[in-house]
Amino acid sequence: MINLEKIAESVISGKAEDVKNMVQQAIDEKISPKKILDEGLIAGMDIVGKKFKNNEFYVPEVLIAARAMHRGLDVLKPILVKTGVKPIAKIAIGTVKGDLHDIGKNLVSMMFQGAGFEINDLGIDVSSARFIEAVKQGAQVIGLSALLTTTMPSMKEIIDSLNKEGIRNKVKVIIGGAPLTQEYADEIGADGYAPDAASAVDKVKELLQL
Ligand code: B1M
Repeated sequence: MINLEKIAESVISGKAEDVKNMVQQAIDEKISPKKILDEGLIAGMDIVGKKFKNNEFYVPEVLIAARAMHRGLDVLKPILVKTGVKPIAKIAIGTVKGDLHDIGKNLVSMMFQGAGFEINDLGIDVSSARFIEAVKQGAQVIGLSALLTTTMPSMKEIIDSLNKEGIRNKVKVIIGGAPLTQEYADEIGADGYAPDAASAVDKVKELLQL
């Protein structure tokens, strides 16, 4: 009988092949896909997030763990879809207009996926209009990333557009990226700021009261 903790441990140490094989074994043993997700893949990524926050892990280790998590998720996803396991919330994330930096945004995105969220990754250089469209399509949260001081004002433009469209109250807005601060989030009327990928997950859970 497979031990789901072993899946979590292999996610943490980035053993993608082992994760894939153990997830398949768990499926074959008729363990519920929700349990495999929660106690194997998400549990592993949760610890990866904590280690990253505490500077025990750096970007390469997180990327390797995320790749392992994805290998497991690839095996599990068709079954999750069939059995109707719902994501805990829908998030659209992107790097704002004029900004091409995506390494941090991708990490944040992976951490959200690892925590059981459905991610609509809008990519880089994303216009206000695309964020607005994502909200209209059901995103409960939009995550805005910026690495340049010159592109930070795009975040305010997005919030202004949400107000103009009358949909500001339908969505939580979280911002992050090296030049961002809680003060800036307060100044532009964002709901939250997170300094790193793991904190972003904690912040969104707090905002949505999950
Ligand atoms: Co650029 N760049 N860059 N760059 N680049 C910086 C950001 C810079 C600080 C370098 C410097 O001068 N010291 C500087 C910005 C200065 C400023 O605005 N104050 C800069 C500049 C000036 C530029 C160009 C203008 C250079 C030029 O062409 N003259 C140009 C701009 C292009 C554009 O965007 N229009 C440019 C280009 C590039 C590359 C394309 C070469 C490359 C990007 C490749 C890519 O992303 N695919 C690049 C890189 C790699 C960097 C540095 C070296 C590293 C950024 C990075 O990936 N960090 C950067 C210097 C530095 O930071 N040391 C620099 C690692 C990443 C994991 O961290 O993105 O901070 P970070 O993400 C963290 C947190 O911030 C947070 O979580 C992540 C994980 O913990 N976070 C969020 C991020 N998004 C979040 C969203 C959230 C929550 C948390 O919620 C939604």
